[in-house]
Amino acid sequence: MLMKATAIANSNIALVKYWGKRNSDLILPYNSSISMTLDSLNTKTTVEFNKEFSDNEVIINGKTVEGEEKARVVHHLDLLQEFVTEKVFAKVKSESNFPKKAGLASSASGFAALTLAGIKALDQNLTTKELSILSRRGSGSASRSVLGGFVEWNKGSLPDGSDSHAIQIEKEDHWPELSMIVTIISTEEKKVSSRVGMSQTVKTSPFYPAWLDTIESDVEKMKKAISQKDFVLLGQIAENNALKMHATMHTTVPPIIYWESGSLTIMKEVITLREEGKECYFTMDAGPQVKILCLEDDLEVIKSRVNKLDVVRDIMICHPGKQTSLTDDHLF
Ligand code: 2P0
Repeated sequence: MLMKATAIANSNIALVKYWGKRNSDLILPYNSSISMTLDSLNTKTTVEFNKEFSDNEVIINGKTVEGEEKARVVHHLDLLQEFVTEKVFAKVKSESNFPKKAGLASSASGFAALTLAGIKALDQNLTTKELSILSRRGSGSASRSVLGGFVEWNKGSLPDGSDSHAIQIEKEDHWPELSMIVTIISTEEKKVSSRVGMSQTVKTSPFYPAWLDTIESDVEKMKKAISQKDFVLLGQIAENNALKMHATMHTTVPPIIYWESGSLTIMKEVITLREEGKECYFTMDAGPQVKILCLEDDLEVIKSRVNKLDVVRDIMICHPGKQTSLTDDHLF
C-alpha cells in the first residue's frame, strides 16, 4: 500500500495573540488566542513513508533542509508514527506561496499541512480536535490553522494538553467582507525565532504578567466582535492586543524588536487613514510585516494609499480562509 498523502493548509493571523508557553515540550500556552485563517497564504505538503527509504528527506521550498529545521520535522514525524506499530523513514516535500520565517506564520500552515498529510499517509483517521492537538505539538499556532474561518485556541488547563486545542468560532463565509492587507517590508528570515523569543519574554519581561491579565477580556470582546460583525471593536482589540504583545517583547532582556522603521511608517499611515475617516487597524506578529484589517468597501482606497509608501515591497490581500484539507495532487 502506498503510504503517501498531500495536504494544503492556510496560514492564520492572530487577532488575540499567543505569546508564551507554560509547557515547552507539549507546547501548552499561558493564554488562549483567537485567529483568522487566511485564504491566500498557504502551504502544500506531501508526505511519503516507505520501508525502502534509508533516511528521512525534507525539502522545503525547493531546498533540502538539514540541522535544526530537519530535526523539528523529523521529531513531528516520530510523533505521528506513535499511531502505528512500525516506524519507517519518510520523504517530505513542502511548498509555501509566501516567505517563511518572516512573521507570516509559516510554521502554522507548515505543521498543520504536515500533520494532516502524515496522518493520512499512515492511513489513520483523526477528529479535528485530535488533529489540532497534534498540529499544536509541531507549532502552537498550527493548532489554529487546522480549522477555517475564525478560530479560538483554548489554552486548556490539563497537564497532558488534551484540552488545549482549537475550536471554530465562525466559518469562513460568516464575514467574507473582512479583509487583511498584508504588507511585505522585508523577506529576510528573522534573527530571533518566536520559540526563543517567547521563552525569553516569559523569563525576563516585567510586563508579561500584565499581558496575561488582559487576555481573558480581549478574548471575550474579540468573540463578541466576530459573532456580531462589529468591525470597530475587532480592530481596536486586535491592534491594542498586538501592541501589548510587542510591549512585552520590547521589554524582554535582551530586547526583542521585530519592528523595522518601515513597520512604524505603515502603522502611522494606518492611524492617519483612521483620522481621515477610513476604518482600518493594524496588527503585527514576530516579524516586520504590518497586516492591516479593513472592510471590503475600503480595501482599494487603503491598499492604494499604503502601496504608495516606499517601504512597502509587496502586498497580499487575504480574506477568511478554509480549513486544512487533503488533495490528490502530490508534490512528488
Ligand atoms: C500568534 N505568534 O498567535 C503569535 C503572535 C507570533 C506572534 O504563534 O514555538 O511559531 O512553534 O509554538 O506558533 C508564532 O509562534 O511558536 C506565533 P511555537 P509559533 O500567531
